[in-house]
Amino acid sequence: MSQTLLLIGAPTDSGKRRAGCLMGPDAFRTARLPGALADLGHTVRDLGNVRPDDTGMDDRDQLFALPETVGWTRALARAAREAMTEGLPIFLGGDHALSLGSVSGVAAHAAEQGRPQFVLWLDAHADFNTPQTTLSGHLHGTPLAYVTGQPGFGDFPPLAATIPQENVCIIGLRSVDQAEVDAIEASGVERHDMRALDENGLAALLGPFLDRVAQAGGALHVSLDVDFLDPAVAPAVGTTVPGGATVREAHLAMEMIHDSGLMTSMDLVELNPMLDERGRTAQLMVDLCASALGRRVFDRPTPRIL
Ligand code: 6HN
Ligand code: MN
Ligand code: MN
Ligand code: MN
Repeated sequence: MSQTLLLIGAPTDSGKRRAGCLMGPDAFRTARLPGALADLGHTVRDLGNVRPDDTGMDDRDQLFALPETVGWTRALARAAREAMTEGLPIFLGGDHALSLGSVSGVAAHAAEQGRPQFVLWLDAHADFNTPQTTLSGHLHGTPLAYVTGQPGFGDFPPLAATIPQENVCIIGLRSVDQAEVDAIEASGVERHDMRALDENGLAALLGPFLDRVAQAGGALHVSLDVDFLDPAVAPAVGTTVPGGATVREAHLAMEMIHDSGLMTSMDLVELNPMLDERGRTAQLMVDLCASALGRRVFDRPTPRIL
């Protein structure tokens, strides 16, 4: 199925101290993301880069670059809400703080349509800290807490629509702060750590979640953090954690997402081109995005060899 894809550059770099993610959108473009998606028959429109709103807020000691991240959240939520009326937005990060805006914006649109919003979070981290629980002060560790309506986000725009915790699935977990473990255990969030992935395989974890989205007639936002992948294959990220997903596990996730026909929006986040090796991480992320949008060897169902 050919779709209208909207590439939205979101060069957030305020979500943590280590700089470089601001180069992400151009790295994705240089690695030929627009061409790869057009090759699949899609209509691709590159809307250029969003700029953060000016908030006039004061800095806060415990939180790194709060005013800038609030400015990004406002601007990206607007851009996301608007883009949803025209096609499938793909947010080119930028660090994961961009999802405070992209996810709250797409959820606002889904609520307008009376459609439940679901979120698939592929990440080594839970990103479920609040401005109160964060130990690092890095707001890229908070977007899932924000969009599910956890307390403490009074400096951020009020949510037009809160995403029910049961509509969130996280896969890839292997570095989760204690406060996040406690909050997630007390929540209805579906979460799978790397051990669950090892023991069951990716398809056994993702399949039932996609079935739930389909049964609810939901909109599905997919947020792909570079550090979902093992650092051996995806070194260009500031928060590497050993023991991540393989290239094939990540492609299988994307292929299943494509075949489900459910994805309505996507983030590609945390690529730091300063840390890359000859563009290999950027290229892998482009290839994964292409898989999510229909790149395949053979049409499904693949003939089974008996
Ligand atoms: N990410 N839990 C750590 C923190 O600083 O709150 C790590 C966050 C990583 C954020 O993966 O996008
Ligand atoms: Mn298709
Ligand atoms: Mn993340
Ligand atoms: Mn992460």
